[in-house]
Amino acid sequence: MKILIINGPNLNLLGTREADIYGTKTLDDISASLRSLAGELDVEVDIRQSNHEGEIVDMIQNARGYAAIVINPAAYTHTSVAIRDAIAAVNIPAIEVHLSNIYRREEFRHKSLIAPVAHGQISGFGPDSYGLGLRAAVSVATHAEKGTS
Ligand code: CA2
Repeated sequence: MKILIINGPNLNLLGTREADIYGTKTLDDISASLRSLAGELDVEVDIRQSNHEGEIVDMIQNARGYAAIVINPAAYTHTSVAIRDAIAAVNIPAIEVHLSNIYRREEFRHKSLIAPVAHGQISGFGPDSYGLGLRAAVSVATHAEKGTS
């Protein structure tokens, strides 16, 4: 089983600044943990990052063959109809993840355009949000394969 993990804009800066909000781990650190967890769960992961909305849309459109998508759309969470439409268009379950608890932050972060088309959302567990997201993705995809819910 292959899971696609997509990181949105500025997440390449993780660990370099705003450590009070996003922690000290870099995206490479988080990716290493995810690869290790993927080994334990016996699944494959492809981990990508882009600062560009259209590139993220392309990643989602080209996700045929992946059993699920784990996505941190970052700031596009709150603005991108294009990413939402791409997720809705492909028949692949998506798990939305956030490092911070977006509902405890500024009002403009409380609205996710992605949540209504995601299978579920995990928000506020720091880097662990990704591991929880991967576990959720594997669970959802396994049930989909077996035709259970
Ligand atoms: O909490 C999350 O994971 C967010 O998706 C992170 C986004 C933010 O716009 C969302 O509201 C919540 C921001 C990612 C930017 O990450 C940075 C990391 C280091 C320095 C600057 C930005």
